[in-house]
Amino acid sequence: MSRIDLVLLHAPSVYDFRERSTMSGPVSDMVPSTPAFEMYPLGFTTMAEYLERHGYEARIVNLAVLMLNSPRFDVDRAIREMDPVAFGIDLHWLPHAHGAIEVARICKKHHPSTPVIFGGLSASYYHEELVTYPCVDYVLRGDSTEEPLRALIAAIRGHGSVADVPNLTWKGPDGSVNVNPLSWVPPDMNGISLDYSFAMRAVIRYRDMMGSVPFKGWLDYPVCASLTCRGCTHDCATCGGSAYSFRRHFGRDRIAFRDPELLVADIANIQRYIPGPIFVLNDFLQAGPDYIDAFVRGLGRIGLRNPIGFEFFRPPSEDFFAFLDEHLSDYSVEISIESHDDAVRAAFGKSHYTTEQVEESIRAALRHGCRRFDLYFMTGIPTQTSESVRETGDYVRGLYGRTGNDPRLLPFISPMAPFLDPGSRVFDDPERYGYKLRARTLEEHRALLLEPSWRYIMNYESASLPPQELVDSTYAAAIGVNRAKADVGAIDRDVALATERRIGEARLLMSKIDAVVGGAPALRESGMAALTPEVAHLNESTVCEKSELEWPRQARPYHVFNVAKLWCTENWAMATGRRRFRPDESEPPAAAGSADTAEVC
Ligand code: B12
Ligand code: SF4
Repeated sequence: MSRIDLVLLHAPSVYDFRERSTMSGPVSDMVPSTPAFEMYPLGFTTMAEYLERHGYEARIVNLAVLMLNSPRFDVDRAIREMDPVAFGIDLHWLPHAHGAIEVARICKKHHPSTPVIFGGLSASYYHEELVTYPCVDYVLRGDSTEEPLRALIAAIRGHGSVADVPNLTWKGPDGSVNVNPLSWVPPDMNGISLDYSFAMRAVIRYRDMMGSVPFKGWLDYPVCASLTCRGCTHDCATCGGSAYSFRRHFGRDRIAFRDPELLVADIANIQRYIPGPIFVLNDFLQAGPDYIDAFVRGLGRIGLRNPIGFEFFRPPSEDFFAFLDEHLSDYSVEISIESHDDAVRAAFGKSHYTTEQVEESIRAALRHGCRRFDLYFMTGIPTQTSESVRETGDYVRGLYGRTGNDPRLLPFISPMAPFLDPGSRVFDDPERYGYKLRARTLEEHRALLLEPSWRYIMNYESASLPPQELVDSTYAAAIGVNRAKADVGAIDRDVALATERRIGEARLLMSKIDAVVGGAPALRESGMAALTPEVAHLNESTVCEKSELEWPRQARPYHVFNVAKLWCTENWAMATGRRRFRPDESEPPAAAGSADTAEVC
């Protein structure tokens, strides 16, 4: 059997999290992941599909999920038994700084001559530091590495030179660091495919159900994502994916959209196999009226039955919601307004709308069939004070009053944690925004991740909201928001009571941890060990119940039929040794942005 070309590994945030007692707090409460941040980047699927389309075999192994699912899952042994041509590890989100490097070390320990490739936004930011680790050979920079990765795998297999691979930072045999130009920045997202049937075929091919699921609870709640673009037109001060960050650190001057017809095809493809909600990430309103029209009408044309949710970066108008309502049977919306206070939101970089406009937009959406409207607030942002954070509960209560106490409105509040994004405007110039950084380098962030609670893990201190005040006011505001939701019936009274109890226990535990940290250094380890059961109990769903994030879904007979069909065709392909494409390494790389598109649906 031929060797797999690439195994893509996703590490947990902290490698040995199963042995550690770390109070992660609400850091992952707003995403489907646990504090291990076990969700891998969408790019794993697009890279693996792109490689397969060009004749290489790639496999995704979500080590973080495997570790979460079984306390006895042996990472060392699993990696020892792999034998790919190269390993790929994501350092997209900086919270993986610890786990990703430790997994790379294990790869090198068992396979010293197998190249280890890193990529992702954080890897791009830290590429020069990252490549100096003995366990890292290559870093692929930028937001679009499908083609550079193909060229790198070809070079590793002896077809071409790594010196010619775009976006690559690499170590020469003498240990010298080489930085190739960041020249592969496609103007659109049309050359790739976010094809979920690829992941399903991998399950069949490797007889491995859990290794490639996107996050721990995915089989119970199979939510899928579609991505409208790479880059952003906005410039939020603490965001490492802002227009500023992309321009300055990832070589992108202009946002790259996916053609609306291809995006509709991606969604139609999901609908064939997966009953879960589909979440359209990155606000498609950024693309302008023609795109909006084509995309929404396209969704109407495929007769979308899965619930669909949209993330918007500004509050849409009444006309727009009426248009959505006309074409979609089940849609939801989410907006991160960060603060109810216009001045704080403006300091964050969202001065392009007011709280009043948000409220109008909520009322319009609810009038036009919106299934639910999620509203996100964040703590720790520029100029925000403890008083401002603590007002959030009252604001939410008032907002419910002004929107007819409609239980379809679901507000959430969480801290900017664990990290202020590297490459954001604030990270690059903290003093200007009233911040002090506790860590700048990758290695310093790795060390922070081993601190005992999220108060100490955070990489920043804001002059207007010092760490202890941030912790206290976040928990206080979360109680206010939780009570307001329960009072209008947006969440069950029992769920709200359980959340409030957990927040109370979490606050107490945070002060016990503070006492351990402030005590004798020699007693720190044993002190934290004594708190392990409490930490484990309180580490998930702190400021809200995870299930509050979930939208309803329903499996239909055609899902079962289509999955069965896929199972048969993939097994047939394996039995007959048929591969979809043959490698042709003399083939020149496609021009950046050309519509070298995979078959979708
Ligand atoms: C969509 C999105 C999400 C989705 C992610 C869906 C997914 N599975 O990818 C959701 C909502 C779940 C999410 C969650 C989080 N996010 Co987010 N997210 C974004 C957003 C808005 C767009 C990302 C995007 O466009 N990706 C597309 C491209 C860039 O990535 P990709 O296709 O997945 O991968 C390509 C490259 O990155 C690279 N690559 C990635 N991995 C690898 C690995 C190898 C080996 C190679 C070669 C290449 C490579 O190549 C890929 C293919 O071209 C950005 C903001 C922005 N405008 O960029 C924030 C952003 C990336 N998120 C961020 C953060 C902090 C988080 C959270 C940690 C927040 C939290 N505390 O909960 C979590 C982490 C969740 C987890 N891992 O469990 C920060 C990251 C800052 C940093 N450098 O650390 C950003 C920049 C901004 C922000 N604050 O929201 N996020
Ligand atoms: S926070 Fe959202 S809207 Fe603001 S720059 Fe980042 S991705 Fe864009």
